[in-house]
Amino acid sequence: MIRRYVFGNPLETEAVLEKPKAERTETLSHLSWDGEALSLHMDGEDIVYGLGENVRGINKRGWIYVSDCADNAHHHEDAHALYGAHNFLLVDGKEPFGLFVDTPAKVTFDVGYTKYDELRISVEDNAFELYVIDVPERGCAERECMECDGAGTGYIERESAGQDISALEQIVREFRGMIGRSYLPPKWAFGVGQSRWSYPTAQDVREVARQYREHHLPLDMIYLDIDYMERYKDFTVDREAFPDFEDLVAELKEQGVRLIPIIDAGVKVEDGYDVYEEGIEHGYFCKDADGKEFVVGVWPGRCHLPDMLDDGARRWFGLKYKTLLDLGIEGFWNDMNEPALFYSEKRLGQFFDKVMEYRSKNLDVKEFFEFQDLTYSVQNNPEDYRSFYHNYHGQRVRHDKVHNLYGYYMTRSAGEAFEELSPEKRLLLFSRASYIGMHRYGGVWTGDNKAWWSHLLMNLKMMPSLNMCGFLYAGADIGGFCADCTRDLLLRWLALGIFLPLLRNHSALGTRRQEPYAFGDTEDFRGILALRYRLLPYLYSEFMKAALTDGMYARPLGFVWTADPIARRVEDELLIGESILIAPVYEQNAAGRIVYLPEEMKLVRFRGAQIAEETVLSAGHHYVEIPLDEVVLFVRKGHILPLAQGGSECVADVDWDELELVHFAGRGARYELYDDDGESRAVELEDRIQWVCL
Ligand code: MIG
Repeated sequence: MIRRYVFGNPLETEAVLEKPKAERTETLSHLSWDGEALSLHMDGEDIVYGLGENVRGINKRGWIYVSDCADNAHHHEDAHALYGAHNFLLVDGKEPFGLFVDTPAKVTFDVGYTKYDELRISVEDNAFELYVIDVPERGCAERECMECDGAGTGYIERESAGQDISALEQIVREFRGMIGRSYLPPKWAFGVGQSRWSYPTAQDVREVARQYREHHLPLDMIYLDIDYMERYKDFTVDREAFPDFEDLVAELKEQGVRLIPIIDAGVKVEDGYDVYEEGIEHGYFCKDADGKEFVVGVWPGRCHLPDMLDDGARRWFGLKYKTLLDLGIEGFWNDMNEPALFYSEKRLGQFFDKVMEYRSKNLDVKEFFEFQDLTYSVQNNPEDYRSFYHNYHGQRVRHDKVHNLYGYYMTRSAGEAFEELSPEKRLLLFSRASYIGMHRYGGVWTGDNKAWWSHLLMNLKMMPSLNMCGFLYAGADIGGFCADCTRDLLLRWLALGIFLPLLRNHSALGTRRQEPYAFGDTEDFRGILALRYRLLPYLYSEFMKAALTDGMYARPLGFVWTADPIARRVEDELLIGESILIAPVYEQNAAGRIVYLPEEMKLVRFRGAQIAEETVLSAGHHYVEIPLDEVVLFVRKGHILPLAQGGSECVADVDWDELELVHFAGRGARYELYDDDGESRAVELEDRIQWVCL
């Protein structure tokens, strides 16, 4: 059951597809509104899930989060905002409920930071639509549920899928039903991706492919970062570095490898450059207060920002991707779309004037720090975000009022164009910045993390929150983007990453090389990546079922064992799909870890891609040894994990027919396997399910 309330005069975000009729705000349920903030009293045991891409826990209690899409490469514990604005919360208290604060404005979520027992949500300008989502009544009424207490807080069997659906997940499904089906990537996008800032020439790209194939490391994608472009101009190719780009694309595709180029938000100001000239001609760029094209600095130097919020500009920019589709490209990643601003022309001018003033001064402590702050203030300055305008639904809107929509609308621009340009086949698309609603057009990667052990764990914790908000195709830079990775960190990170939809190793300019073969002996990397391909029939099946039923792919334990106080507080394990639980190692030099099992499960140990042990473990805590070259997962009671045969080096080679069934179930147990051709846009869940039985 969803209730909608409107506060003030919010701008439309187009996150919600079907809006229920608005109710009077005086009748607000669960929360109170004091004219400044929404608030809620929380009991000690209440858990607050949600907020998508953010730092800290699966349980968000004890911190302040701000929805304000930020080009923030410091994903430190005290960060308040990363690249996404995902205003969905799920409160698991006496009566669980969900809430979505729909507004393009900045939203502050004080989740028990100021007062541990209070949730306070405030919105800039007090203009927003609020959706309060209760457990749908039909959940209990229509289905027979033994353990459900009638209020919808127990377990409910979804007969068709043989899956437990708790009240929490039902609320998520209600919410997701309202915001529309999640983006579906092509099947090959579940393969391994290798990226680096950058592989700047065709020769470098060929070398990556050669190394992977020579070492028999499976691979499906190589990513192209900004250097493939001609002086960082969108929709161009540097023909000196890539003279035979089309041939390269075709040649790699023969080997089962796709090239995935990056697209940046800023368009270079340069006479003769078609994207610039057309944008000027049609007035498609964001304007300053005087109506002139706003100038920002990004990669290519001076740029204009396409007005992604303007319908005409959005369609125009989206259709530009055709330039690369025509060269054989089938996937893209959209970057710098918070949008990130190195500087604005105006600010840079002021900056240089000020710097000259300091030159003649004897800088004391105060002035030195002022001077230092000045340098930092040039990039992504809030005043710059208040200095340009969009044409949104025929209205002139200042950027800061719709800031959180820019990345969403950039990705929508591509997504909508792809429906036109590639009506049959799915394409790969994901973005750095996002708002809820963007999940219909593409996935997300979580930006510039670090080669830190704590960021491996953060990767795990973000997944369920992203899933709640509709972002199913998601992942982090495996091995870490900034800082130098080590061999053991990459192995441990892959032991998590092989279970997540977007599996991409990416690292920054100036860091140590991070391809598996850069760390010497590749045998253990080969094993772990091969395991990914053995898991594919299951992972793809679980992903597609989640996407087509508005469900979750990665769930916290508390979503299933809702009444188990220990399970509810587990922050370092996940359920992946219906059959398995994972508990990766995330500490350097650890020989294993403690795993909590809410019920009896079967431990399955893989050495390389081969099963080395199957042992039933009782419910409770266990210390499990996990050497670096092994992966351990746990199969739930009554469940089946189908595995492909080993040996595939790209998704197209995986044999979906010869499945080995690992299980912790008796005869008669069944698994619902979803499969399709991996590329058609038109898919129906029911046509594609086949039962796998013991
Ligand atoms: O400010 O294109 O998050 O993945 O490698 C850096 C260069 C710009 C940020 C992205 C990162 C990418 C990098 N980009």
